[in-house]
Amino acid sequence: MEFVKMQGIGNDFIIIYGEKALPADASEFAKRWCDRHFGIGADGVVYLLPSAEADMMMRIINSDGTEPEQCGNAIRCAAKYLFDRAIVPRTLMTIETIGAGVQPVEITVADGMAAAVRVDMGKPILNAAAIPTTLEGESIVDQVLEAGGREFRFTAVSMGNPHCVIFTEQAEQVNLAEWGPILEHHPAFPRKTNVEFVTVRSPEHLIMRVWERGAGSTLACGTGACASLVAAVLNGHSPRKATVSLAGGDLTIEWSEEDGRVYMTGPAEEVFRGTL
Ligand code: ZDP
Repeated sequence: MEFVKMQGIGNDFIIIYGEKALPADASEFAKRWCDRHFGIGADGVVYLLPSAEADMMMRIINSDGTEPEQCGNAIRCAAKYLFDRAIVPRTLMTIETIGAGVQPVEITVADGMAAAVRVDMGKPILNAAAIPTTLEGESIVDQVLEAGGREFRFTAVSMGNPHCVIFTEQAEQVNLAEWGPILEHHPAFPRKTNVEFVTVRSPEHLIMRVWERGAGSTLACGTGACASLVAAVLNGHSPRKATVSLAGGDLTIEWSEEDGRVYMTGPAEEVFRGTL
């Protein structure tokens, strides 16, 4: 079986192309091969599958074997895979995901290869029940969450997948291994949640560290960067466009005033190919 290893600002994936549908053993496969000691090593497995609505359907399985609805860094990798191999030989293409439906993607080319990818990540979901959270209220902006004997002020945003965004002075100092799992599994989030700690360095520059649902501490999370910018706007910290710096690199995120959609721009790279 052939695979390609790709990464988007350090969020890394095993890409599998050519299956007709999601294999029955996809969950077991992800657990086994995402392992960094006994497997290939990755934050998730990405399947590129036929789509009736878009150029391609993408499904992603987290390293713990669970399937999220949506995935920002992975969709940029998927677009580069499809463009560089001329499977979809156009700089404008569409990729379908479970959480956000058909997503338009625009590729910037350098030396005939995809260098940067801009993805229409759709409209953020702010309705408390739809995120989903069990909390009362139409939306959850700057609310208090008690977890592990501490109080966090957080904003909840879904980009198709759930995010709990916490603004803090020193995002880079937060002990993710300690607080990540407690917040990920907090009962306020019935489908668990991704957790972002964000420092507003300046209105147009956010620093973000992430604990990903189902994958733990990763170098980057595209949907998390989108959720963080939306939360920064809702809390009055940022204008509608900012750079989000993650441990593995930077993304540009814009929450369009015109159409209410979030646009994410960033790089994607192929690392190696292999045979299992
Ligand atoms: O929602 C989740 O369970 C995430 N772990 C999915 C993966 C998100 C991703 N890191 C991203 O960049 O959005 C691929």
